[in-house]
Amino acid sequence: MNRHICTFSAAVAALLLGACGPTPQLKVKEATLTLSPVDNNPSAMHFNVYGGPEDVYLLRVSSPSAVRVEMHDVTMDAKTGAVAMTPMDRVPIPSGEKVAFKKGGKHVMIWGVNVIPRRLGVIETEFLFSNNARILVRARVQEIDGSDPDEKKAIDG
Ligand SMILES: [Cu+2]
Repeated sequence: MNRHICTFSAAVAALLLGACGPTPQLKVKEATLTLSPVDNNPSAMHFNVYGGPEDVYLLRVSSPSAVRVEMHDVTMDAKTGAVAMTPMDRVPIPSGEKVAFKKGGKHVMIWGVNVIPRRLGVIETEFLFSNNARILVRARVQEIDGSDPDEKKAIDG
């Protein structure tokens, strides 16, 4: 009985949402990879995820042009004030909401970026979600000062 009522409410809610505006689309936008000035240090990627019609988790970010990719959060110890990065297995992306991966907060760290993204100025990345959606993103690549990537750095270094 209860279950029946819930199903009905969800259907009504879906109808109302449909009437109020377009259904939200799961998207990844504004993606930028900032290359580390030190060769063996990881580079940081920032972007925004826009939630779709259902709650999902972002499970993994990967790239054919990188050796290793991890999702990190930044946490501060309330007692000591020490800041640390902690790996995240998954990140909730609520329906219709924007989740920002930005400086000082959640971010993606990328080790071993090869020469192709430096040459092209973009890096191909794949975002995998818990509803099996895969979103391919071409993120802009920049040096730490915001300038276009310097290919020579990768070849010499
Ligand atoms: Cu990190």
